[in-house]
Amino acid sequence: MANGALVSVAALVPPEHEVVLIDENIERIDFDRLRRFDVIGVTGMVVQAERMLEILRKLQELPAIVAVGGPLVTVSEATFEGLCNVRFIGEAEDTWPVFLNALAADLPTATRYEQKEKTDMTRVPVPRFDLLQRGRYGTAPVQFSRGCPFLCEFCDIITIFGRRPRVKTPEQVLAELDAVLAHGFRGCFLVDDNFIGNKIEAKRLLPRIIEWQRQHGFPLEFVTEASINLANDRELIDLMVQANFRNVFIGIETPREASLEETRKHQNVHGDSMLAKLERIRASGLGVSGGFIVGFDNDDEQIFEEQFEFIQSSGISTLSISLLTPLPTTPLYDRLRAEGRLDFSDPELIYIPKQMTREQLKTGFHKLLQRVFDVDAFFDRVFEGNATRGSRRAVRPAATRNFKQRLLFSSGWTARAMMLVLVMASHGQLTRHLRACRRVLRRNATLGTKAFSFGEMVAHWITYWHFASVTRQISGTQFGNVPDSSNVPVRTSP
Ligand code: B12
Ligand code: SF4
Repeated sequence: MANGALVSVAALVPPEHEVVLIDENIERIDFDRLRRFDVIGVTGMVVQAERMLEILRKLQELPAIVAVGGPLVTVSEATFEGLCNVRFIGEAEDTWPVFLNALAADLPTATRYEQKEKTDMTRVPVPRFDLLQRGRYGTAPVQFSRGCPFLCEFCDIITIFGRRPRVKTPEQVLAELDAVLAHGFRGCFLVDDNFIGNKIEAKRLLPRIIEWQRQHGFPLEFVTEASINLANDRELIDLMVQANFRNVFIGIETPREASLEETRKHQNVHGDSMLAKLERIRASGLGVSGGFIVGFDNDDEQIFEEQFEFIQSSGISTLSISLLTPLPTTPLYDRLRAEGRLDFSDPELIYIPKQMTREQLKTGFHKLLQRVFDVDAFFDRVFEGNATRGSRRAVRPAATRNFKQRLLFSSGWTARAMMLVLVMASHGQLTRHLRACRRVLRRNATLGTKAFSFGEMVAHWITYWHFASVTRQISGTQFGNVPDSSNVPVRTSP
């Protein structure tokens, strides 16, 4: 998917300037070609810290003014000390144009900008999707809201964007969908922190998206992120399904209630069990992916088995598991610092866990990842999820294709399948996976009308391969890190 910051920050540049976007997800940076630019902006999040620093060091050799903005510098300013000319803290709708205009007019500029007021979302311009390289991305980033009403202890969304969700008008969102469609996208990630942070506004927007989809023949598929209380709002889920939302990412974090309470994720504990909630969402026709965390104070060595069993029975095939990470500015960071438990000697785990040694936590985490993304465990979840998957066609018309489109569609999946086979072979993994593939296909054949289509099967295999490859990388190398920010003044928690 394309990154939301690139297109949004580009849209804030006054029209008389030329803007070029470079995204390392799809291309290498040619530093020589950067010589012609007057200003170079760099963005990134915590897992990209090391790479951001490498890039900034190289940019020092160029004549350009170098600016840094985005989620990492916002919580960890000191990391970028001496490596850029100017820092942008928090949102930049007001500050970035002010800086660029002053620079263009040869007026004095500051070395640090921080917006005093939160951005008024109703004034945010349509992002510059036109600057993204066509055909290189699967999904476009569209943002409806910023902020989240919840209080999770580890989360910096509430320290960066605040607890009162601010939203764009439906007209703004539809204008963005027009632009996304015009630029050839068929998928949209609604990059909200919590799409249902303001349910009333979400319910005001969704009928307009449904209407837009009908008028255009349902061209776009959506995915987004939401809190688990979505399960308690049938009307909202139905609207999302009708608007062609395919999947929702939910922060599940852990099946252990004591850990959820500790981290103030009360919304995951309220009401019936999380498994029942997930099943309700899926039964309504919305796929679920999830985020899981290990390393809470209430986690002991049994947590890995508990997590594995929960994950397997959840039917969630696409998920991320992380080590708890204290991000500067969060209440978790403040608490661990006050308890003297921050320790930056190990960049993979920058705090001292309570009921395990660091080694136990890291080893348990890596083994859990390997178990969860083992081929049989992955497809067990795919089939488990499928068993409770609601029929989407009941609520929304299926896309109709003529013979030529069907032919193109299936040859597209055949080409992808062949590419996957080649990639597996190049990693010496083909024989092992062909055996597993036979097992999976046999199992699929027993499902009758609920069996996955060829395209769906190929998509599952590609997804599996992606997660298995990332797992191998994480197990072989480090899983990102947080730089030492102990000298950064910690802002008060909300
Ligand atoms: C979409 C998303 C993803 C996508 C990223 C896809 C991609 N191609 O980049 C996916 C799903 C892959 C992802 C994964 C992860 N993510 Co993420 N993600 C997001 C999310 C929801 C939206 C990002 C976005 O598009 N925002 C919209 C833009 C407009 O907002 P923005 O980036 O803040 O930009 C504004 C300002 O910051 C500023 N700005 C930004 N850059 C720049 C640059 C310059 C020069 C200037 C002047 C201004 C400026 O201007 C913008 C307009 O105001 C954010 C939350 C959020 N609301 O931003 C989390 C977020 C960025 N993710 C986060 C995390 C932790 C992760 C994971 C590590 C989670 C995990 N444990 O697995 C993984 C890492 C994966 C990896 N290894 O790369 C954190 C980062 C924390 C931090 N402080 O660094 C965030 C903030 C959410 C959170 N608190 O949990 N993520
Ligand atoms: S629900 Fe998600 S976005 Fe909201 S505070 Fe918790 S972790 Fe952050």
